[in-house]
Amino acid sequence: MNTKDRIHQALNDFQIETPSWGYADTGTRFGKFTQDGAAITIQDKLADAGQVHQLTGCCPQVAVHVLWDFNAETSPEDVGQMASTHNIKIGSINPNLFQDQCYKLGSLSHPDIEVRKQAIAHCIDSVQLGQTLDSRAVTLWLADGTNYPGQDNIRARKQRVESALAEIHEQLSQDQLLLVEYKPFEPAFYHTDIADWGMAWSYARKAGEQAKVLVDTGHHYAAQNIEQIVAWLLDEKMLGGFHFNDRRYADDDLTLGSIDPYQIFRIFHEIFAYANDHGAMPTIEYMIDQSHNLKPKIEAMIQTVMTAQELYAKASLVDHDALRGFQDRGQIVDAERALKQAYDTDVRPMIADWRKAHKLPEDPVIAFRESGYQETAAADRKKRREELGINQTSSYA
Ligand code: PSV
Ligand code: MN
Repeated sequence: MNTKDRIHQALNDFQIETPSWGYADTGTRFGKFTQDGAAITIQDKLADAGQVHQLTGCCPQVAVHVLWDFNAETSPEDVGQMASTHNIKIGSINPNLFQDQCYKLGSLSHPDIEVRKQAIAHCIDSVQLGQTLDSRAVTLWLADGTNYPGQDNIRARKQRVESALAEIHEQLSQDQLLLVEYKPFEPAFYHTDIADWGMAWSYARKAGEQAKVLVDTGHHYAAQNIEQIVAWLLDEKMLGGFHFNDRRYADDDLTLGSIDPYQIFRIFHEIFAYANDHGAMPTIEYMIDQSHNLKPKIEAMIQTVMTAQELYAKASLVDHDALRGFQDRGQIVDAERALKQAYDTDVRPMIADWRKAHKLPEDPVIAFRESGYQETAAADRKKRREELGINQTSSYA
C-alpha cells in the first residue's frame, strides 16, 4: 500500500473522544482565567463538541463527568437527545468521587463503610447511566490516598478498593467496560491508592474481565517510559484506553504534542506494531483529558485532534518488516531510523487530502475561525452569564 493509502486507511479507523469539561471554564487551585466563550451548560458543551466533530470528522463522542454535566432538571435521555442534535453521542461516563465533603479521607478506600457505600452507589448509578445512554466505558479515577505516613492502613485501603471494584463490575452489562485510571500523586501526596499502571492492572484483573487499565499520559513521573507501559498492557490484553494530554512537570493538561510529540508517536507506534503482529488493530478508547486555561477552548481542542491525527498517521507509516529485520540483526541505527523515517514524513498534505475526500475543511482551525461560531457563542454566553449573575471578565472572545 502506498503512503497516501496507508494514511487514509489509518485515519478512517481513528476516532478520539473529547471531554465535556474541556469546553467549560476550569482552572488551577490558584484561580481561574475565564473566557466569554466558555460553555456554561451541558447544552453548550455538547454544541461545542459537535463543532469539533463537524470540522474534524473524528470526534463523534463526548466524555461526561457525572456531577458536572447531569442535574435533576435534565434527564439522561434529554442529554442523549441533545447530543444527537449535534451529531454526537455521549461517550465515557466519569463518576465523581472527589468533590463531596465525605470524601476527605477517600472514596472507595475510605475507612468508613458508609462513605464507601455512597461511593459505590454513585459508581453503580454511573454504570446505569452508561446503559441508558448506550455508552461503552465507565472511567474511574480515584483521588484517594493519604498525605501523611501512618494516616491509614495502606493494605486495608487496597482491599477496600478491590472489593468495591468487584461490586461495581458485577453491574456492568455485557458491552460495558470499567476503565481504571492511575495517577502517582495529587491530590494525595504521601500515597495514592492507585499510583501506577501495575496497581491499576492488579485492581482491574481482580475486578473482572471487563475491567482494563486507562493510561492518562499526564499521570507519570518525568522519565517514565509510557510506550513501554502501553506495550506491556497490550501484550497482557489489559489496555482499555487513553486520556491524552501533554505535560512538562506533572498533570499539566497541556495540548497533546505541545511538549513532546515524539512520545505520542512512540505510543501509537507500539499500537501499530501490536496490530501488525496480530493482524488487527486492538480496540482502544482514545480520549482527550485536557482543560484549557489559557488557549481558547474549542480551538485548543481542534488543535489537539489534528495533532493526534498527524501523529497517528505518522505512526501508521513505520515499515514493520524492515524494522523487525533491523532488530533481529541488532542494527540499532537502522532500527531507529525506521521510526524516524515515519516520524519525519510530512503527512499534512495527505491528511488534507483525506479531509477533502470526506468533505471536511483542509484546516479545521482556520475553518473554525472563519465560521463565526466563537464570536456568536461568546456574545450569547456573556449575556447569559450577566443574566445569571455570574461574574466574569475576559479578554478572549
Ligand atoms: C484526574 O487528574 C483526571 O485525569 C481524571 O481523569 C479526572 O476524571 C479528570 O482528570 C478531570 O478532572
Ligand atoms: Mn484523566
